[in-house]
Amino acid sequence: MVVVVPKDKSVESLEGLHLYHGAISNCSMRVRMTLIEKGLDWTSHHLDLKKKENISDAYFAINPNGLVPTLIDDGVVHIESNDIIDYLDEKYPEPSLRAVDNEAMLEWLRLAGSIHVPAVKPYVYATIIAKKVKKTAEEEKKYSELQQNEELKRFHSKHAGSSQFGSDDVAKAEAILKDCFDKLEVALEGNDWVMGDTFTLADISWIPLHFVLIGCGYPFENYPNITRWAEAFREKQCFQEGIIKWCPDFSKV
Ligand SMILES: N[C@@H](CCC(=O)N[C@@H](CS)C(=O)NCC(=O)O)C(=O)O
Repeated sequence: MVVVVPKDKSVESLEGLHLYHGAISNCSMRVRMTLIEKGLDWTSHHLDLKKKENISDAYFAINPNGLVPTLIDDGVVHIESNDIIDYLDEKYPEPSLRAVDNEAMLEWLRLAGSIHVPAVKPYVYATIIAKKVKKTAEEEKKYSELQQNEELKRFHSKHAGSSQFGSDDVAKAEAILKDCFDKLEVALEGNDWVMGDTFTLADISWIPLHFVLIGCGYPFENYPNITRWAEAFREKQCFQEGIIKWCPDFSKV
């Protein structure tokens, strides 16, 4: 559970579940899906990442990294999407989204979290997003004042001004993604879901990555099990309302 103490004390008096999220954000998608799958009521605070609505004093006073999602549950501020979905399943256990082998399921969540900055973010920015969220010189200045996280500063400096992600950044990202999707393909062999017959947080954690990356042109053609698994989501309400309703097609964001 990753809880932060916000500078904006007013959010500590919010009641119920409040989600600060982005339509096109894969990290937000997994939290929306979990809330929907569990049938929980939540208040939406949408931030348009293309308009850089996350880069503001007001939002950094809630989430110190200026990232989405942030979940506020009865005034307690939670960040880190994979921790948030685990927290939601602990706190609101019905219907359960947990596998019998909880540790193995959490390992999939940790893996998704661990590849975000080294692989998912560079691939998505290099292919589609960097040009959509280009900051003006004034916005760059604002961002460097607000952002204290060195890893994020380094990441965003790669597409600041006239800089662009290089082919080495993309190659590194592709190598990491290949390892992960090879592993996912094996896990789905003969199984409907990542953990076997049961739909769990592991599926919710990984489907946004497939959705966003296929929109960026990531080659999933040689992954028949992943393709079948992703197709099965089309029937699920949490996928339709947690992803499609907010972002019908990532290639067109
Ligand atoms: N580890 C965080 C990563 C959150 C993250 O990077 N969110 C992205 C959208 S998926 C974001 O807010 N990007 C805006 C930015 O980097 O300024 C999580 O899983 O919640």
